[in-house]
Amino acid sequence: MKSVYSERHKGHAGNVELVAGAIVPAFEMPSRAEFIRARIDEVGLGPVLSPAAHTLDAAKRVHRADFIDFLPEAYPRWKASGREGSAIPFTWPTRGLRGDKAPESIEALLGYYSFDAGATFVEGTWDAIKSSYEVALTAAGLVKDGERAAFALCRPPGHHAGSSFMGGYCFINNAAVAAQWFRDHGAGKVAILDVDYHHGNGTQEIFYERDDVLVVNLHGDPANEYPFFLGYADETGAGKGDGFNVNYPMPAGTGFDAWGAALEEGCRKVASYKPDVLLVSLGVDTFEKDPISAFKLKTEHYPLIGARIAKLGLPTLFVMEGGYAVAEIAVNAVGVLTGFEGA
Ligand code: OKP
Ligand code: ZN
Repeated sequence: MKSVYSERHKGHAGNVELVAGAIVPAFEMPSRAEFIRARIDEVGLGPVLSPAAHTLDAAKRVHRADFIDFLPEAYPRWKASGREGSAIPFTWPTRGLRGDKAPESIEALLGYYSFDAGATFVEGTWDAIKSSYEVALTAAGLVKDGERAAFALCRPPGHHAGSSFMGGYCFINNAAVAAQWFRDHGAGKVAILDVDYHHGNGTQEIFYERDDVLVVNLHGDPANEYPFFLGYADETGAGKGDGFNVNYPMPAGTGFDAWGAALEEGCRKVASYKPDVLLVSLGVDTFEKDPISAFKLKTEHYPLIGARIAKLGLPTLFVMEGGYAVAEIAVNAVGVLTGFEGA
């Protein structure tokens, strides 16, 4: 399987987050992608290509144009305003406040275009976001041109980013962009299977009223897990999208028996939808030792996930999302891919 990777992700470094009252290094860090990159060569998965340059047009097919245009401006404006350190959103226009109108201040704009404090900017962040987007589109091109499957080693991840907001380490929704790109380049129907531990709220929101993109999500129950405010089983789509969004929330402690059963059901939904192409939002934070997650999958299970997905027999684009047990995510993520290839 061919992979696409860019070292430009490395500039998105040194970010922090608030955990139990303390500012700590963000779990989403550059070494995640570096371990995966090295593992690809270790197992001989296949060639690793650099992404081709892309304009932002494809991003604006699923995101609001003003939101996309804000992203490259965010850090320069933060700096120009005399602020130092990373740009972190900290005020949100929630109930009772004016959320209908873009404010002027950079501090306010960060809140206006986000749903949490988890999407933070340093100097190199925009270039990393752009490279991650280009990685996804370049890998999508490989699948369109006839590869059975490809791996987009995206960093930063994307599935929490919605049509007009960032959050949860995500800025541009790489999988959603690629899904729309396939639609715009001849695919009649696209399915997205999101196996990251966290619900892909951004992906769900973007396609919620559409029947041409099926979204299936396996994740920690939002009653007790991030992103909390979306991801329940009764969210099945709206309008002509009714029936084309499927959520499998599962409790903390879920192991491969129950998780694999949900995967089986999800794969059957995908199969009966008969998509022209499948995207997998590949998070491996379902791993038992993931530091911020609560499922109990073991390393030996990841190749089984890949093998089950391969059984669908669809052209498949894997798009990297989460996974924070840094040393082990490489083995687990690439394990899914080798499992797919061996099936
Ligand atoms: C991104 B992906 C605050 C906790 C916030 C955010 C988790 C984002 C996960 N310290 N946690 O889905 O893997
Ligand atoms: Zn996750």
